[in-house]
Amino acid sequence: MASSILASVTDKAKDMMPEQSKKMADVSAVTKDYNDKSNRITSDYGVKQMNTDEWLKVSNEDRSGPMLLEDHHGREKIHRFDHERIPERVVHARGSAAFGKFTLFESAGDVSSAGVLTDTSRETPVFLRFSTVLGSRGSADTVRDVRGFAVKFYTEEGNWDLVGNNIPVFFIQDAIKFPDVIHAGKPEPNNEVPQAQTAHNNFWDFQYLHPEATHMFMWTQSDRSIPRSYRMMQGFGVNTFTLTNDKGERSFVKFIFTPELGVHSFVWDEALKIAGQDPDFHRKDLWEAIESGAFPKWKFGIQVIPESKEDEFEFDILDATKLWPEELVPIRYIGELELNRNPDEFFTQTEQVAFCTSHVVPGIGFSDDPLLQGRNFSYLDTQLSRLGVNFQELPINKPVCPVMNNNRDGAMRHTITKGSVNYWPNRFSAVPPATQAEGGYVDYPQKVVGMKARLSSKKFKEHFNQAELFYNSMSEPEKHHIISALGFELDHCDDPIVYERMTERLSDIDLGLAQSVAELVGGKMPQEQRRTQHGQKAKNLSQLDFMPATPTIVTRRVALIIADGYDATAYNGVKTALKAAGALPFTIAPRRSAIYAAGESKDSGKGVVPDHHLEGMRSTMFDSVFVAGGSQAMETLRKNGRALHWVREAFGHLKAIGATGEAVSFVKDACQLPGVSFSENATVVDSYGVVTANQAQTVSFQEAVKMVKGATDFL
Ligand code: HDD
Repeated sequence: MASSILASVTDKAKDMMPEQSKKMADVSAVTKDYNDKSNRITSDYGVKQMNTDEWLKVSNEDRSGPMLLEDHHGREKIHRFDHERIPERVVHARGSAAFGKFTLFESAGDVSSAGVLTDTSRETPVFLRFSTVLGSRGSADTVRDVRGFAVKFYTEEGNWDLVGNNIPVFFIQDAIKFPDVIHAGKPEPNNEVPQAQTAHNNFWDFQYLHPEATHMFMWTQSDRSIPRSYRMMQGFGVNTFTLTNDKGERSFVKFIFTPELGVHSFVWDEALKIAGQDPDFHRKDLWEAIESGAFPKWKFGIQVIPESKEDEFEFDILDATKLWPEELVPIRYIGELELNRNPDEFFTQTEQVAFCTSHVVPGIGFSDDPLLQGRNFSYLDTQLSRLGVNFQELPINKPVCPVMNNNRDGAMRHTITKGSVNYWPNRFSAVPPATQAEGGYVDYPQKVVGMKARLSSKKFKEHFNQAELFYNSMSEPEKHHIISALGFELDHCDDPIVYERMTERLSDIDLGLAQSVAELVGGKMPQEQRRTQHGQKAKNLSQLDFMPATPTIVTRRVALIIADGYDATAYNGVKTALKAAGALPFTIAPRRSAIYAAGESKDSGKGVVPDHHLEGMRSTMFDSVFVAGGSQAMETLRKNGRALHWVREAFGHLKAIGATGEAVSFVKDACQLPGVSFSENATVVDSYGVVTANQAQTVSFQEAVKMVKGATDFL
């Protein structure tokens, strides 16, 4: 992918590289550089090898004879390869991660004693892993799925793992249902089909049979589950945690990250195509943004409910299928998370990072949320099978503060602990547990009363109010997208009992929604609204509520289409302006060899070498398209089916399109819009997101990229 363009910005990134954090220093200490020429290839036990290409054999120059078992180097090489794989994560197998830092601009000392939430002078190193949920490690990035948003904060008091998603609620209320919901979503057991898709009978069968999943599936059918970039989605801790302050007072809390760039999504057709055209789209997007110095940032916020108000809500605040509407519990933004460094090695960092919801630090604790409590068991357990008992000693997982206890031995123990005792108390009492004043973790003295029973509170039984709240809060285009998404998914279910029941379920939310989906997918037409609607809306559920105050085109990918005889003034003007604004312009042409501008001779030895040709890189890879004019160029492009399809597809995906001079009518014809006229002299965005001008109107084109991408992703 256009490494030439990125190379030019990489130096800038290096200049901006933050000072080495405590965690990076830690990781660097065990990092070796394969390209260090002073090293020679050795065996694993350190002996330099003279030949690593041919097995030791009984052979001569005429005949290659049998291989010898005595070749330790040969055997070691094959043996190490045979054992390279570890089990992939049972969920969230596909992921990408980066290092960064967390800073606070406001202390939350009134509600928590945690250093990471109170000390505004600190820079806490973090490692954030994004993921999809259902697909295997090699599946595509842009599938319709929930995205994981797991943050490891290497705090001075130990690691705090906040293992969240980009959707604030979950499918189930009780952790005991987790194997069922995941089995239902993963490929079906008889033929292992489909990969990384919820569009199949089992998933939707489960959804119907679990009314508690209704709220969450409305989110997964919205544009939130097809984010444009990991950098453009929110992160939510989802579960209800607790905070305790220095006075010992406890509150309930939810954690939220909101991206600086706004919340943006693909349109579904685009996501589907990219899954085939570039399965690593999100992975590359994150990597390249960081390499180019465009460090992604999120505001970090908390929603806090004092313990005394726990019962004041119509929903149970410990129910993970419910969010806390911001009208009832405002978000207090207190910090910022920035990602600024790519990992050095995928396996040892992104793959071996192990998050546990049970990793909390003093001042942060758990609630009785039954999903969270089950998670606290599951994550530790899964790391044992994935990585082994000493997983916390791996460099990426090791805390930056001292670790000392009597947990010993086990497979692959790294730390050497000196001393003649390994139990507590002992005759030396050398390492006594810390007091509270010394930073010891205080278990909140919570009063608990109840019977031992497989029950949950009454409020856990209401499942549709927030599903309706979410749907009501969508803009019309977003509602339309939800209908199409459900239409797609249920179309892939061939068992009528599945899609008929599901359309029935939708009438628990909204009859119009149910009927629109039923019309698409067939089966019985729902006739009645099955529940009395409350008609309410809430803010910040629609993505439109997240347009940044100052829209930006930084890191947006813009295709500049040219052909021989193109208008060099328009092309150069737009390219320069885009670069200056931090966008990534890519030149696309019918071939990837020099293209000559109008009046430029092929013998001049000049010409522009495009980054890609029209077949090599499709419109789906870009946020916006600009076609420079030039009569000869347009004549060529008009005869090129791929060029016409390129522009038309970009238009269909609601992208900002710019055209100057002769390209205006080319764009108009490519889009084939009867009755729509684009003004040839427009200096503002046309109602369809097309900017046209007789000459290069670079400023208005940039505005178009910013505005149109943000606003019309949803149309
Ligand atoms: Fe989970 C991984 C997020 C419920 C059991 N989960 C995992 C990851 C994320 C989440 C982001 C990937 C971490 C990484 O990048 O390594 N999970 C969630 C959220 C949930 C949730 C937001 C609901 C609030 N999870 C959940 C439940 C259970 C699990 C109820 C089991 C009872 N999750 C796991 C796991 C995984 C995991 C099996 C697989 C790999 C891993 O833990 O490290 O233990």
